[in-house]
Amino acid sequence: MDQLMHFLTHKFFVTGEPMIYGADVAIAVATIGILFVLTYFKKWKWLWREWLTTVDHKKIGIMYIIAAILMLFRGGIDGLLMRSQLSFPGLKLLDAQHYNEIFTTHGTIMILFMAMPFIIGMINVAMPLQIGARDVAFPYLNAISFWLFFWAAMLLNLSFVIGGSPDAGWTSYTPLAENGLDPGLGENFYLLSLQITGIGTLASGVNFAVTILKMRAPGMKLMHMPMFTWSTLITSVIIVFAFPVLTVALAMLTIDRIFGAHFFTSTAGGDPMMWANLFWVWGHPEVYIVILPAFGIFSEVMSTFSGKRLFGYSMMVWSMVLISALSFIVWVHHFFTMGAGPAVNSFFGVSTMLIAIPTGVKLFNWLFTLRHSKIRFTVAHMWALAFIPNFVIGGLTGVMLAVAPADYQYHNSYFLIAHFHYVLIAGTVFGMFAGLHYWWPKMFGHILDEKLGKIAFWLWMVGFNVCFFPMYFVGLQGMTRRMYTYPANAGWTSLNFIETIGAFLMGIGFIVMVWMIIYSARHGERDVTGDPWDGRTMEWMTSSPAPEYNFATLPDMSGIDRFWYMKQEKGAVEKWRKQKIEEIHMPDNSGRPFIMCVLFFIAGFGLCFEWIWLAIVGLAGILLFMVLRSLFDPDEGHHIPVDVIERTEREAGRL
Ligand code: HEM
Ligand SMILES: [Cu+2]
Repeated sequence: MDQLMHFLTHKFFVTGEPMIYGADVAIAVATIGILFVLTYFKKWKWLWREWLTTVDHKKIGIMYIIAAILMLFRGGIDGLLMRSQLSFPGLKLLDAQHYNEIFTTHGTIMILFMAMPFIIGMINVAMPLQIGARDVAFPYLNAISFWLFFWAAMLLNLSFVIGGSPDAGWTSYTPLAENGLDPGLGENFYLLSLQITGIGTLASGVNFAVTILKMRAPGMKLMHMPMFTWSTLITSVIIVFAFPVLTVALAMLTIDRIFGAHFFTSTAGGDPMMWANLFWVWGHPEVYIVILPAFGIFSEVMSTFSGKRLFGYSMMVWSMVLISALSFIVWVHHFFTMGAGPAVNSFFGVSTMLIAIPTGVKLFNWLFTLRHSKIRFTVAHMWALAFIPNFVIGGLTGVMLAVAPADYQYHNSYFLIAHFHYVLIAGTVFGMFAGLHYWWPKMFGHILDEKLGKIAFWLWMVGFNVCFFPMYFVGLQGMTRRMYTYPANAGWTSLNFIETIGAFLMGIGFIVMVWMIIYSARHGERDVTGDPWDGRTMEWMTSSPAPEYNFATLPDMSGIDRFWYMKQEKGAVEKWRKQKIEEIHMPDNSGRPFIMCVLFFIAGFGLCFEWIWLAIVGLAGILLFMVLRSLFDPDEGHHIPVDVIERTEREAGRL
């Protein structure tokens, strides 16, 4: 009994921090609250039927996006805690260990559990509609990808109260992340949660690539596809090549930590720098995985709201192809200080700078798209327009970091922190916000409130620059990243204080956004046409929200922006709507992806605690599900009869 109590209070539950007890209570209250609401309003069946078992790409996309916004909240709280701790010298809000944990979970969550699901959610929502597909190529696998991500996110977030948070940075560098220097359980949670979500992402990459290559509407050639779909295709290819490296690296470090191997410990013949190399062989392509879809969204939004065809379409495609190829040969720029020598550093410095060329090409194409156009300042477009100058600041300082000798000064300083937040926030996050406003009507049938959207936009815009611009200077003045406090005489106090104010402005912006979402659900303008922005691409051809089967009929979709030209041609849209409706084949729902991913969670949790028996139980269950699926599941789907389609179309006012 004593032993059990000792285990529970010393190893299982995280103890000793008031903040964590607060979180314990909050988690318990929230869980009870959710269970109560579901039971009280009799929503269990609805939840299971409509969401947990769905294989519909649109619903899966919505679930990804909701989860991403929740994770933005969690990661954002981490960010605000760090900024609070650093607002004045010598503060004791967080101690060193707690600060380590928070920057680790902040970075890990923001990249893998916020940016990635946000992007994959956007792709799920929009891409199949943009190419006129009924769903993705493998809907069942798509559900598995989502639930892998979801349960992995649960696993990582759980470590805050059970087992302990990881604390070796989001890069988890060895030997620091090895057992010898980091004996707690936190790193195990990092390794297993990334492993589980990474498998899901890899499957998504395959799924999206096959969907785009095989399931386009009649007549739509590759060079006719909307730019967001192009960015998805290229991103998917990067995923397929990059993620296996992460899988292997994580597996090696897991074997080191749990089974006593020494891949990354030099004392036993391993090589700690091998981790840094493997990590960034995945990690640099990863940053393009999170930026290219945002580029795709900006292209769609700018061309829609300037009422013009995207300038330089094929150049846009080829520059993305070039960026994706180059993204695989720049990884050493993350550790020029490793000591590989001038030849190696020059190669990787030059290859990094080369990326600025295709990126610059894209920037000029966006500018030329806007030139001589009637710009509509919708909130979606404002996020896209604001991206340009802010991203340029991030990009140019990136070129500065690529100068290997100079990087000896910038390396791991706040200059770097400023740089990557300028590209990640002004690129990825602004892109996701633009996409959220742009596709919201397609997801939910109403428009997000523009006025509240503009207030949130300006709070973010000012807050973001006030928070991160001073970091360039405090970095050049010598403040390094990952320091939990600094002395008063360092001369960094005023800049740090200003940064914290900016961070809180973004926090207020986030609250306004949440309010905007709630407000718009009630009062937002309904989208009855399915085409609220005078769109150019296929997703605007169907009703909002799109019916289960997406499109009742498909016309010939050859040419860029075919829908827009159809609208100019008299009678073309009517002619397409009158096309003969035939029955449509759709995939069946299934509860198995959800249950199988719970088993992944159980196996992962077992490995985190090194309870091998539990891991074996989980893994055996997973295997059983795979066998069931392969041998006994014909998965024939079902047909939606013509009269049901006709009724749905008539109700949407389209027949
Ligand atoms: C919302 C406002 C945000 C604030 C206030 C914020 C603040 C910070 C701060 C102060 C650090 C430096 C910690 C240190 O080195 O001591 C940091 C690190 C980091 N941030 Fe953010 N951040 C924000 C948003 C984001 C977003 C949106 C992303 C990614 C999409 C991101 C990714 C990262 C990463 C990867 C690190 C490095 C973590 C590490 O050193 O292991 N942050 N952030
Ligand atoms: Cu890089």
